[in-house]
Amino acid sequence: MTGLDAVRTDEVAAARADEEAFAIRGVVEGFYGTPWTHADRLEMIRFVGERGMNRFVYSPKDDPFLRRDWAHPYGAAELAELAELVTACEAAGVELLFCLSPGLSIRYSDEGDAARLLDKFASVAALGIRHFGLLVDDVPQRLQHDADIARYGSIAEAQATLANTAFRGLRDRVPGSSLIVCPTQYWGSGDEPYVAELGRLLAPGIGLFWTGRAICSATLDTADAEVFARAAGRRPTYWDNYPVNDVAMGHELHVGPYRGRAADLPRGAEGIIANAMERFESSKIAIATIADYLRAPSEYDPEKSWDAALRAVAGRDADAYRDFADNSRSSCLSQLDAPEVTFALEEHTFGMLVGDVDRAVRTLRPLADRLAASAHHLLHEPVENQRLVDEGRAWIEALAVGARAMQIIAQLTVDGRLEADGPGALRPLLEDLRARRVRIFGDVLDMTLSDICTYSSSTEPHRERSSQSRSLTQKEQQ
Ligand code: LTM
Repeated sequence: MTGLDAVRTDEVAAARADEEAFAIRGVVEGFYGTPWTHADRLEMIRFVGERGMNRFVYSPKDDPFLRRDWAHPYGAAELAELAELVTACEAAGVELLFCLSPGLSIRYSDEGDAARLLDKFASVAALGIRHFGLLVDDVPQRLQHDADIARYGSIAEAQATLANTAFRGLRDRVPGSSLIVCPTQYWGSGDEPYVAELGRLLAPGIGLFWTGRAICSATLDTADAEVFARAAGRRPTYWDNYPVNDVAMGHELHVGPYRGRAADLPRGAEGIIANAMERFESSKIAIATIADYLRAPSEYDPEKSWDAALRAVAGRDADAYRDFADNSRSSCLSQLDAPEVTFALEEHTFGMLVGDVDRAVRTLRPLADRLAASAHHLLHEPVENQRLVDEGRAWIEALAVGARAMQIIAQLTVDGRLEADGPGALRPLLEDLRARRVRIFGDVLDMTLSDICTYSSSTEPHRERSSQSRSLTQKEQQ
């Protein structure tokens, strides 16, 4: 290939990526928990900009200025920080999308409340912000103020009226501005009566966030997007709840690659905004893979993208961190939580059942040693991204305990003492792992340890007991 051919091939690839890419590609600081620091936000804006994303959505749930005290005006210090975010966004080629979540208290029928909402938007528009969000997620699905109940036939009507007022006001005051609404019912089949009513009443230029079939959707596809678009009169902008791990997901650390989003989704959706974790450094791993997908969905290779992301975020400790992260894939996106350990433990179970000790330990032993060494390295030796390791410390400590358990399984197997000594040696580790209340290794290690502790201490004949015990292979195939 000549140099010119290579340039042309690059141009074609770039053009194709542009064609395929989503118009809106970004990250939302939209989790429950301690908001990121100002310095974090500045860094994340650079991080996403370098990866071709073009939105940073500012809406941490627990920032009182945005939700509980949404009408409270900003002071000079907060405005100065927001102005720095605007400058950082300009430098990174990213648009800042500023959201307010007034739904816990707003009186939809009160012109004063609508004016306060607009004033707050205008106070940040003065800093150069052009994109705004009105978020009414996670609020009651009914009107609460008597005056609102008297005025509106439904909550959708009340919300659409407020959004339309805000949209008109923004257009008057802020040329080129946009508004997107996150509805109160923000997930489902997409053609719910509330979604259809809201879509019918909202002014055509207003966008809508949607999280897909579930709050945390395993898949997003064009057919579902089209159902939503037909009902709501506009294509969805996905608020994608990955890698966020707040509230009930707090036991999972979402450091696996982005998955389950259709290659042709740009045909059906305006874009995707990924909700990040409170754990800032750890979030970068998934976000880097999301940026790859958003840039060129049909070329996206999750594992390849993930390898590059691990290297970018964990630096020279990427191999050790990968050993950890490979066992921390559990999430709404994941089909297989801990692939290498699952394979090794399946081989162990099979080897034991067919009386092949070598097969039982061939994969397990070196893997357990490697995972133990990686956990030790991350926990006890200097690392390049200390904050990344500190954020995952609870899970990495569990990795160390699990690796130790697998080393013991392998040793007792070789010594022919697994049945006799397994329960005594392994039960404390099983209990330790459970007490940590962090999810690692999916179900597979817990199931194996439970089996060993159960069948080894039972008095029934071995073969019968084994066939009655839960099969790893069956579980993993589900
Ligand atoms: O998903 C939406 C639209 N809202 C909230 C998020 O703020 C929260 O982070 C996620 C995950 O718990 N779930 C929500 O419902």
